[in-house]
Amino acid sequence: MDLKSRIEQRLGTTIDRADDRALYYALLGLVKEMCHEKETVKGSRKLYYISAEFLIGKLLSNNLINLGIYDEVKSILSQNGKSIEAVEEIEPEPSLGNGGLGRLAACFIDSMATLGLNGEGVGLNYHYGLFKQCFRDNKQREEKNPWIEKESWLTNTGVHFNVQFKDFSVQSTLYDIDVPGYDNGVNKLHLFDVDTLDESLVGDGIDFDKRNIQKNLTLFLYPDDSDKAGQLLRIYQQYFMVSNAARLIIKEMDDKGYDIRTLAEHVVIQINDTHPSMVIPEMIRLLMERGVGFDEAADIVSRTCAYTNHTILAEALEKWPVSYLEEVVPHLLPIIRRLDEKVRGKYNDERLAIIDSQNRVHMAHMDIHYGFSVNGVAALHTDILKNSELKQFYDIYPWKFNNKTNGITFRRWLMHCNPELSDYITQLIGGEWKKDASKLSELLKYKDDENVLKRLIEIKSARKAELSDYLKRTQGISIPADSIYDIQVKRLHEYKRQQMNALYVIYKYKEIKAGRLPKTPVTMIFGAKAAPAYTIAKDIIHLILCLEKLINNDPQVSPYLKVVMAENYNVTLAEHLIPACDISEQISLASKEASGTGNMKFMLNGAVTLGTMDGANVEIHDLVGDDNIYIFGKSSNEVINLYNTRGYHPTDYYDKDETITELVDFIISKDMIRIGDPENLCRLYKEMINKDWFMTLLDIKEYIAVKERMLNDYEDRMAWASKMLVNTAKAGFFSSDRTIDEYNRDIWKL
Ligand code: 26Q
Repeated sequence: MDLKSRIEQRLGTTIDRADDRALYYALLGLVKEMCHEKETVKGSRKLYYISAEFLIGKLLSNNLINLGIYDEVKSILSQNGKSIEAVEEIEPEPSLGNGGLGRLAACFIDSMATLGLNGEGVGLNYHYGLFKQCFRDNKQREEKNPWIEKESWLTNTGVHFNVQFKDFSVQSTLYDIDVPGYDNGVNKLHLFDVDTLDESLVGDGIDFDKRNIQKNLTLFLYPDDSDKAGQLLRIYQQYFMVSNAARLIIKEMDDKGYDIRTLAEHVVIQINDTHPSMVIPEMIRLLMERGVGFDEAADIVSRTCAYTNHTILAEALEKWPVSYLEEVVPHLLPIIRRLDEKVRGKYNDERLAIIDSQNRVHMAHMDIHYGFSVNGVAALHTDILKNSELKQFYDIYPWKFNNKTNGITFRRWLMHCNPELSDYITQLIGGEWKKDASKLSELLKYKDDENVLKRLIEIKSARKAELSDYLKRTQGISIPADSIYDIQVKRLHEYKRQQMNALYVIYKYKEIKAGRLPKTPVTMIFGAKAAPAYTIAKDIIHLILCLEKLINNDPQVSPYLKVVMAENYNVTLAEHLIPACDISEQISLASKEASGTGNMKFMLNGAVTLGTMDGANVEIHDLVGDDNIYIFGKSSNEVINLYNTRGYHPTDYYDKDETITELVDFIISKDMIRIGDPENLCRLYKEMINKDWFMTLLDIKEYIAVKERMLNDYEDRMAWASKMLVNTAKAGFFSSDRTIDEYNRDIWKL
């Protein structure tokens, strides 16, 4: 049967008579059916990518692309007066992740399927994704964010396990989501859910009864940096995830008739940050239940597990009090203690211990001792792990450490989100880049070709117009389509330094007020969610929203400068923002951003980076060269040194530099206090001059100078377009296909 008939059969009517919602469900069903018709990848060795987060985003269009039927469906719809974009908008976004780590996991399962690797994701089926962000009174409010409808991407597998906690047990159900590879077979994402869940525990907001574990276990994805009250539930979630994962792995070993002692030959487990680390003691425990001795079980598991580190922020490394674990999973403690004793028997070094003197379990330490691989996510990040953060481990296990620079799937982050650019690239160099991203470098031959550069500018303008329409339609925000789009979108964290960008906004506002006008108007776009309990992050959002009100309503300034804090930044919004961007803000304090992946998405779509020498920015700089990126700020070594010597004092900068004094004082100026809440603004002001833990004032002057140079350079449209082209051409390295190929070559060996 042809595609059109298959769609109409599901609709029970003709396409022209169906509404967008009916079309969405028909296509959802059709895609699931087509996935089930496809080969699933097989092999005698299998990778389980365990992650508390898979920020998959909407799936319809991506699945259509990967199945190779997007263009056909699009044209069938349009011949019948329907638009695929309108149908896409019906789909609720599964926001099953906080940010980079979760989105990385989603890109990775796309690449595994595309490369035909025998690898699957394992995680949790949260009924509510990361909270929906709303702004009221210039402040963030959190609302619940459901995504599961009667018909969804989930398929009930009928697989159940029983998971034992201290005083009770729960029954799980495994749901699968199909992951079709681009022009290849289908893999699975496994999401475990608890059978006794009760959605009626949830009201309008994101508060719920945190005590009744049987009823709430998989209700919510935890926002990072959450409050203490949530920590026990977080441990329940983690253990539920890994116990189910371990049982699934053992079941599959059994089904295939493999001896459980050969686990390491047939299975590799990638531990995505420390959230799944309890899989190590749990797997050892399950092996021991089957008669394997402790030492042998520990050895088998150590040859099976590999750990990825995503952060060097000390406060983000998980250390669970022994008493918490006693309360949730007492049966793991004897094992964790023995693992700790083994380490202590071998190395007389407190810094290497799993259980520290304050009776806390260091999850990362357990992973490093009892895993065979430890990787960072960008070259600089891995170097910092080796030479400072985890040096004591690198000294004893140098062979375990390796780097895997992050990547992104070009299916979603170019083909889907920017079809105009994608098609134009194919017109210029053919379509091979879709399966071999390194081929994008063939674009370099057009670096000085005026016609090509003009077309790139046209495509960028069209994308700005699209974004401008989209923001108007969905958020009621007006931005001029002919201005420079300067965009900073990512989670709100002090180390990412949105506050530094806000100080630039203040600078520019004052410049315009003083009559020094930009040649081309500038639109500063922000998008960021703050963890609900992260006070200063919320104060920074408040600052930006107040600046937005002040500036956009000032008739003297707003023709030249607009400020927009877009609401509810998520994958879907990213897909509209990124193709429209001119200036990509990647301004974290050097040494703090492990990699960043937004930086790669912007680069691929022809934005020019304004950034510090941090994370993968360093590799972007190596690839594009000084002429095609704008770098500023102190180096990671200088910053690490400042921390070690306690050599940074914000007052040194605030008191001694008049410009800095004026910018920071503006936060609590009369104009601002009139619009905003003095409590929030004053707290932020004090924080900046007294603490400024992430050294905003250290780099602010150079940041302003370099951004001004960048805006000037934009005026030479051809020279700028050439930078755009070089960025796209050099982005091939950041395909997650390359990253996954390296994981497989060095770690998984599937
Ligand atoms: C921890 C405890 C309790 C609740 C939540 C958490 C939690 C949740 C998520 C802690 C951290 C995260 C997410 C971290 C993250 O996204 N890290 C980012 O990973 C990206 C992919 O490697 C990198 O590109 C980013 O640099 C890094 O910040």
